[in-house]
Amino acid sequence: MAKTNPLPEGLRFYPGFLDRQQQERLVDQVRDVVTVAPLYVPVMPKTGAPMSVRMTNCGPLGWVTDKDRGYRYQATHPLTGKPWPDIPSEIGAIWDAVADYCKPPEACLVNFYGEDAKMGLHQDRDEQDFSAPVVSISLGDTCLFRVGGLHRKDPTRSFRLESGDVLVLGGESRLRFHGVDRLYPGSSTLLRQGGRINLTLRRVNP
Ligand SMILES: O=C(O)CCC(=O)C(=O)O
Ligand SMILES: [Mn+2]
Repeated sequence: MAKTNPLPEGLRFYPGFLDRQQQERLVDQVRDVVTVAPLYVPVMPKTGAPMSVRMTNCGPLGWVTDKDRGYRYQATHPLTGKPWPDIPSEIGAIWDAVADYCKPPEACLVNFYGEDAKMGLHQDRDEQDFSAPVVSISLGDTCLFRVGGLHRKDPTRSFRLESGDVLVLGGESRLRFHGVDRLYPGSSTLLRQGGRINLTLRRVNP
């Protein structure tokens, strides 16, 4: 659908932005990040219900969530208490290529989706600066991505994000609701054990 219908202003889709070799290098770099900053199971504010993705971060700030303090950015890993590792330069370079923004990203959220993981419809709005776009990189199994409007009940459209695709939510689309409905297990050979990695680059402070 996204490939035929024009996308709304500010939503930019770059199918196949990364070739296989670049994808493999990014996976190696994510593995290095995970060695220092292990994946953990995030929980929803208030209810403490676990999310189905596993998460970690790299960059000066990381996006975290827990039962008592909710969604926020912080400079340290919630379990190890150590600073997040740096954003690998090749990941930062993707921001430089597509973000059209004068400052570097401060946070790179790493989401790992096992075959049953999904992410409910939400807005990315824990940042101080909405003038910077959100840049999202997909690696591994294809997912069904859904994007709506600025209100939760607005109509949505769905399209597949494949390994190597890059999606930018900027401009009027910066605060669009979006989510991941499902994975297509076995659709990619990039990750030996299957699953999907999503890297979300964000600017937090103006
Ligand atoms: O996995 C994706 O493609 C989207 C992730 C996302 O929206 C988020 O982490 O805020
Ligand atoms: Mn999001």
